[in-house]
Amino acid sequence: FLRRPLIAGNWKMNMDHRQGITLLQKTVWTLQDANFTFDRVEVAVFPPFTDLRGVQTLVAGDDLPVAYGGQDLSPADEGAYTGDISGAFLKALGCEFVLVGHSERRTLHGEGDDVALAKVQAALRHGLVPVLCVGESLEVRQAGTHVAHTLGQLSAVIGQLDAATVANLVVAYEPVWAIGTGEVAGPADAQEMCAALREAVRASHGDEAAEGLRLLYGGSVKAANVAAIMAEVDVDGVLVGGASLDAGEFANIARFE
Ligand code: G2H
Repeated sequence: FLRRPLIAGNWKMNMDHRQGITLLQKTVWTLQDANFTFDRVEVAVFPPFTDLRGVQTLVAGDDLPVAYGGQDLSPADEGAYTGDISGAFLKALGCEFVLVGHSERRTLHGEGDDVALAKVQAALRHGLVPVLCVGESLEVRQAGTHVAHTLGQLSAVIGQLDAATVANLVVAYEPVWAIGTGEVAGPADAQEMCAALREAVRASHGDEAAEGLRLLYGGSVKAANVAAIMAEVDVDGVLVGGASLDAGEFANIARFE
């Protein structure tokens, strides 16, 4: 691999703090029993905020070789923002990553590209790696403008970042019509978009940024379809929702080869 593959589990609003610990423990044990090479493939989970302290205690206490992150963060650092969570708090809990601009945030909370940019900048201020989610709706896909649409979401954010920052970024392409619906974009669809994203980064930020950036595919990924998706040259990993809630299934996804 040119880049270290990243297998990420987005638990969404599932798993309370007790269930989350059990799920993470089971997932790691399953992988360890299978002699999984954590050095080659990075495994990360995105639990609800209320699980993060427990996850930190488990990961640090048992020295588990997994990374974790928040599913969202505030664009602000601290203050009168009731209900919001600062990137500083995530960092203090040992988070390495944070999701930004997931389609569920964009649709259900009306977050646009300006909000995504502010959140990416907040993540970077606090030393978190943003996992910027982009992707088109069914209408856009049917209109045939999905590449332009998705590149627009990317450039709205990285247009404000320098090349070294972009090289360390993670971008997840999630066609909204394939999320939680059982519809999977084919490996060729994932490759088409990831290649377009990487070439856009090359054009705007140069080779180092384009070769460093990790591109994930997300949308109804499961053990049965992950190998074909991961075989695509511009796909560096997957962002898994529903299937990450089952330890055995998620472990099999991480063992995609
Ligand atoms: C897309 C994905 C994870 P699922 O939202 O972010 O979810 O795998 O359930 O389609």
